[in-house]
Amino acid sequence: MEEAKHFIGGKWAAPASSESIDTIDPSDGQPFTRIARGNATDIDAAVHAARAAYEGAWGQTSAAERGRILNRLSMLVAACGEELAQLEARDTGKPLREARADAAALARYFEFYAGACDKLHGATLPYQSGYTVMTVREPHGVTGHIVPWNYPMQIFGRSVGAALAAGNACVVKPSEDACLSLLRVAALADEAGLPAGALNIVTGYGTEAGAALARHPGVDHISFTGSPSVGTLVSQLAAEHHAPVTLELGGKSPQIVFADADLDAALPTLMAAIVQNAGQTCSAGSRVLIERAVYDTLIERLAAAFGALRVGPSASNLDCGPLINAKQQARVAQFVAEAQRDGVRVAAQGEIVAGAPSAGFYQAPTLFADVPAEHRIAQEEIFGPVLAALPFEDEQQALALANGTRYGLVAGLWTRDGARQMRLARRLRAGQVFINNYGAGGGVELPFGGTGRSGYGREKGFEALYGFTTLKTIAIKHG
Ligand code: TXE
Repeated sequence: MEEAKHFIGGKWAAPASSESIDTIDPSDGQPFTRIARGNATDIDAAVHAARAAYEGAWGQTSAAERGRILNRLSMLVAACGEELAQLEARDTGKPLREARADAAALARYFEFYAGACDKLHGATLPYQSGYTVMTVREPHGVTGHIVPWNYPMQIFGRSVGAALAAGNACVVKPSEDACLSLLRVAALADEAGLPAGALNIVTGYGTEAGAALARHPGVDHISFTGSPSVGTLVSQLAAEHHAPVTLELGGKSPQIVFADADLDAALPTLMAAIVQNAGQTCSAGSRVLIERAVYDTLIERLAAAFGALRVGPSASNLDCGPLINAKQQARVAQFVAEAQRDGVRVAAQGEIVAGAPSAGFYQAPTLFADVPAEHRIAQEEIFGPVLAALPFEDEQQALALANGTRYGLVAGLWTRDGARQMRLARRLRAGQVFINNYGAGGGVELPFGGTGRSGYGREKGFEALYGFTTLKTIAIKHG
């Protein structure tokens, strides 16, 4: 595969540093191509290209025309879905069927935001007589997007899709660990007729290209998805030039299972919520809180399901692929080792298949039972296929446990009791609550984001469009 370049101002650009970074296949630990190592000079060029597009052709494109362009992009993404999925699977290690779902979601994001472009409007406001007052929603201008490696296409879709729909010009810094699919999407955007400079992609390390983007005074809004520590840094850098920030920083999301729940319906969803992408999902259901009366039964069923999980290379399309890199593998293994050392009960582990290359970044899925609420594996985001199960006695304790971490992204609630559903839904500290389901099948239309250590601001759905605009009030005095 040819060494990748940046995409700036509608053209492929070699990095100012002339340096590149190895791209590693997580399934076998081997490099298979190289990407450009971007720095502050490349970011500056991209921000200038975005500003020129915003003040030029892109800024003059009508809302309806923006919608047509995004629609064409959606169709091109769908047509190239298999190619994009193959790239994403190789780059991230996720099973091919999951990468295919990501490509389909990317097409769907562009489709959704295409339709929203010309439906974003302000209001007229009652005021003193002799005045007409209105609000208009305007784009920020140049938006910066720092994207992680776990769902490159999906996170790009939700953030860049909404930003472009609102009329912004974007500069994207994907993760150094997975960015190939996004570079291909940049070419498709060009083919769809997106004016040069409306979308720019600069690859490279976070400390170099990422920090340069966050601190660039020409960037009017930053959207960041990643770790809480880097989220703090990014918001500090953006604050130096008063750019608003949207932060999505992951979670420790609980699934609460009451004794009256339909366990047959819950089981596959509880499993999918922690197994998908080997648990490297911001909204992973990484804690399961189970009412005592069904605790032993459900642990037994979960243990059987965990024991049957098979882990192997992306192309073999098993339950889990490898983790993204050696650092993440070591991090997850350390959480598991620490819990075992502390005597937390391992109820079951999945199997890494015999043919999996030894240099790949594999981790056996692990179910821990009877986990003390204060233990690190019940408090910290592990970002691996590790599920912590805790029993609870009553609704009050369930709520205290569910709300008892610093995060607040998603919560799942399994009960047939309608009154309890609403009572708890309103008291759970989470940006999304799912009742008798989890994730609502991806939910491109559903606003997503958290509270506390999970970050702030909302992505996805129509709500995201508000975040990518600024509101202007215009007051007219008659006569
Ligand atoms: O994230 P980083 P890492 C969590 C998850 C994971 C942990 C570490 O718990 O185990 O974070 O993952 C860019 N200035 N999540 O180390 O470093 C970086 O290049 C500007 C949850 O991979 O936060 C990449 O593009 N940018 C999460 C992006 O930030 C910087 C998804 C995310 O990388 C930067 C990923 C800097 N100084 C990890 N340093 C989720 N919410 O889904 C790095 N970056």
